Amino acid sequence: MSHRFTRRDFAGAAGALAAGLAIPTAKAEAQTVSATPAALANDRRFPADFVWGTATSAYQIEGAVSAEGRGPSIWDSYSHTPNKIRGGGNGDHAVDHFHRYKEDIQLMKALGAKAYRFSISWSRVFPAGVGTPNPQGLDFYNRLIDELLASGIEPFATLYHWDLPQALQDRVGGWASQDTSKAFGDYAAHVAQRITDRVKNIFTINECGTFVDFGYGRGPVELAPGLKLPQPQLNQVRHHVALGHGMAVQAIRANGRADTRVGLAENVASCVPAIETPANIRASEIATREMNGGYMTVILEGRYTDAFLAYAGKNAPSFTAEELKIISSPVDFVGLNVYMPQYYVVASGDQHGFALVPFPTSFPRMDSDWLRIGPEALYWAPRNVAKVWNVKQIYISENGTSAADRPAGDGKIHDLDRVMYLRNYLTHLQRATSEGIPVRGYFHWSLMDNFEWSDGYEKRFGLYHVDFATQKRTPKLSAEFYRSLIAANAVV
Ligand code: PNW
Repeated sequence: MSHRFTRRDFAGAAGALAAGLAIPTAKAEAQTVSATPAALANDRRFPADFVWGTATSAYQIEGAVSAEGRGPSIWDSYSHTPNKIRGGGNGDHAVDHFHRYKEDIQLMKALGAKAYRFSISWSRVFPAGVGTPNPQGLDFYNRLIDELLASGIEPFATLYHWDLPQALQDRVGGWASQDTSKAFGDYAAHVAQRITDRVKNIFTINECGTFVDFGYGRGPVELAPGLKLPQPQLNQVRHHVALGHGMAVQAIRANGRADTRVGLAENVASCVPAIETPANIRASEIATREMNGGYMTVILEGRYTDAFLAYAGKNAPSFTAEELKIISSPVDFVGLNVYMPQYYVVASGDQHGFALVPFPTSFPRMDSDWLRIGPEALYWAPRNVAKVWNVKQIYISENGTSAADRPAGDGKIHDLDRVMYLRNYLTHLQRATSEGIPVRGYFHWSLMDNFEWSDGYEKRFGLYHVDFATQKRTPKLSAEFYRSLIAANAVV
């Protein structure tokens, strides 16, 4: 006699599952199901030497803003300005990583992660941005680096993740002045001398595009220093940031160990063919070059495209040939921060050769308003960067999502939406590596919930949930998912 599932059975089964109790049917199914991914894993595998890691940034996690001689940054001032941050939060304590870094390294270990991307706070090292270095400035990072290495985790350091020393903003207008590009080069030289005996991979600047457009321009989000510069000045800021990157590359080469590898971490405007026809694919390559004209293109090619200069017209930045040479100093790798498709592209017969398709209002998003769901961006961003600029080493320096994580009655965080996001995005990343696109590693943003800039503590991006009142860290379901994926080196 066949057993019909009654509504009552179903309620009981669901209740048992929610309570974490094994019920026979569920267990039998789990066994059958788990056999299938193991068999499929061969096709879903990543290269054997693929680097799995997590990422964070200084101001978002450290706290301890006055410890060991740190000077103020533009994020201290900005987050203490009324009405700038959702919920009124600031990074004064953040998630207290400055004091809890050992515990946090254990969280990375529990995932089986082999790499960690963190950022160094410039104003810990040079409290006024330039001049006399603070002798204790790198002490914290030295402790962190040593502990990472002792735990078998490779440190990847970012030199600038948006926390400009306030003194440079006050004195020269921050990135509006070339003095800041030069100061950044000097800071990079100082750090390179002191960490490249142990840190072999350095990212210069995190997401030029985001902090310039949102901090100095008119982005949909606002970031420090919260200025709205007219177009010509904005383009000049852009140029100074690219120049700062180039000066840092040269400074690291001149002052670091010879085996140091340098790159950038850019929020590349990912251009995805709306439908994968040969003509649309070609259009997405053209769009990749044009829509990244202010950073990636000038950094990797040493020139602004004709279309970029024509579009900027009289607002174009002023620059010299010598500056373009510095900006395009060769890098060892390119880091791509990929959260979503910025543009869907189709072929066009006009002079541009591509057209951008508008997003319908019903296009799906994650918990942050700006975060559109388009897993194929994690294939097309590295694919087009490799194709257009012949880049040989790519890291996904950030990818991840916010989700409305709330501990359930059992204290667990069942972030099925983050697991869904990850499973789909990483399937597309695996498509890239299986086609030989040279992606060497992936850093999940973020290790743990943290200070999400203008969204304060109201948007959570972590694999670990942080109770901001007690600083307790709890693995979410997505941490378990990422751990399984790393263990299998395949999408599970
Ligand atoms: C990145 N957008 O920022 C940053 O590198 C991280 O510090 C940040 O926490 C993370 O992504 C999540 O937001 C972005 O509006 C901020 O397109 C905004 C956008 C993209 C990236």
